[in-house]
Amino acid sequence: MIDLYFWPTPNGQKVSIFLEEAGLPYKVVPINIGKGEQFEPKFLEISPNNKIPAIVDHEGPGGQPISIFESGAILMYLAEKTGQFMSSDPRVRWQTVEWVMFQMGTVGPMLGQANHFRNYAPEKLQYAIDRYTNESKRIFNVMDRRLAGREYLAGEYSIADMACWPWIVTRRKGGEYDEFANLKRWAEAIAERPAVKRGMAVLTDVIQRGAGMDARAKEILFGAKQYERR
Ligand SMILES: N[C@@H](CCC(=O)N[C@@H](CS)C(=O)NCC(=O)O)C(=O)O
Repeated sequence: MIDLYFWPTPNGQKVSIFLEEAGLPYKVVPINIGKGEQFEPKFLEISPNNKIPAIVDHEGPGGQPISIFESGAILMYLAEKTGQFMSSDPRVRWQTVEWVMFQMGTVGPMLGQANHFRNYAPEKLQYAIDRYTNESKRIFNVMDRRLAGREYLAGEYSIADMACWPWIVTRRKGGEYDEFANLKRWAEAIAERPAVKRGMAVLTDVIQRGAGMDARAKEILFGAKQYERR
């Protein structure tokens, strides 16, 4: 059994999607990041960067428990464990790793900053909004070129798609990537996968019950609490 330390955000959803796709049994352990549960000492033992997602696999290597943080590492661990969604062909495998790293180092941080300066920053900083919006567009274009004549980022559906997709679809409502036909086609195809729908539904009921981003949550995530020395 795998414990999934989770909150319904794009980084968490990468892992819930994998678990649903692979059909692995898992138990969701909610970590309400708007309430500051990510700073609890018990959680920091498995996720020292105070962020979801994290997992504990009770049947890890040698049958012993293992904990993993960082969504890219979790996806690679689960792909290796199950032999699914990362090709055993070394060339395809390394392409998969390239695009997982591209997500971790570029898609997440840049789109995340765009989201922050557009929606959460206490002052409207046009320079920051423009910089990260332009970066987002540049990223959409990189992915669009990659997906020309290729169904998925590494050719076959893989953890690279699971890593990138939850971030890209955050921009669906604004139609921000509609001009990138290959990216749009890819995003729409993945959205139709039943396991993706199930992965995206995990814990969404808590958010609907009003555990969204209020002033207190913003203070916890972006204020003094975040920067306390632990
Ligand atoms: N690089 C990390 C980023 C994880 C991350 O940013 N998680 C956010 C939610 S999407 C979080 O837990 N934030 C809580 C905090 O910053 O205190 C990963 O991919 O796992």
